[in-house]
Amino acid sequence: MERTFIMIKPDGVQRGLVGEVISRFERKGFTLVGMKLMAVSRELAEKHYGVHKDKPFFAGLVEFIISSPVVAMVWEGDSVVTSGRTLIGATNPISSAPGTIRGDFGITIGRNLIHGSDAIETAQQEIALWFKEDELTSWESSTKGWLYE
Ligand code: IDP
Ligand code: MG
Repeated sequence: MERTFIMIKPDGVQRGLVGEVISRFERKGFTLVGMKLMAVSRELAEKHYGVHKDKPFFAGLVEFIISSPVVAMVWEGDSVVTSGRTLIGATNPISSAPGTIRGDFGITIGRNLIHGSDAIETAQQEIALWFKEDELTSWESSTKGWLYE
C-alpha cells in the first residue's frame, strides 16, 4: 500500500489547524500510520529541503521550519501521494483552489501550512528521513471494505 509523508508546518500548528488537517485526510479515507509533534533540527530541515538549497528562499524556509513545532505524519492508501497533493493544493495559497488546505487557510507562499511528498520515491526518502521503522504502525482499518472495491 502506498505511503506519503505529510508535515503540518509551524504556521499550521500555531494557527490551531492540526485537527482540521488530520480530519481532511481521515475523511478522505486514508490511514494514519505514524505521527509526532516535534521541534525540527536545522540539520533535518536542511536535509528535507535539500533540493531547494540553491534557491533564494532556502535560508528563510529553514529558519521558518525550525522556528516552532511541526506535526510529522505518514498516511497510507491507494494513490495517497498524488491525492495528498490534491488535498493540500497548489504551492502558492493565493492561487490554490478553494476546498484545498492551502486554498482554504493560506495567503502567502512562505506560510502555506503543510508539506506533502511530490512522488512515490520522494515519499519513501522523506519517510525514512523523518521516521524510524518502529515509529510506524501497520494496521488495517475496519472501514477498508467500504472504501475499496
Ligand atoms: P511544495 O511544498 O508545494 O512541494 P516546493 O516548490 O517544493 O513546493 O517548495 C517547498 C516550499 O518552499 C514551499 O512549500 C514553500 O514553503 C517554500 N517556497 C517555495 N517557493 C517559495 C518562494 O518563492 N518564497 C518563499 N517560500 C517559498
Ligand atoms: Mg516540494
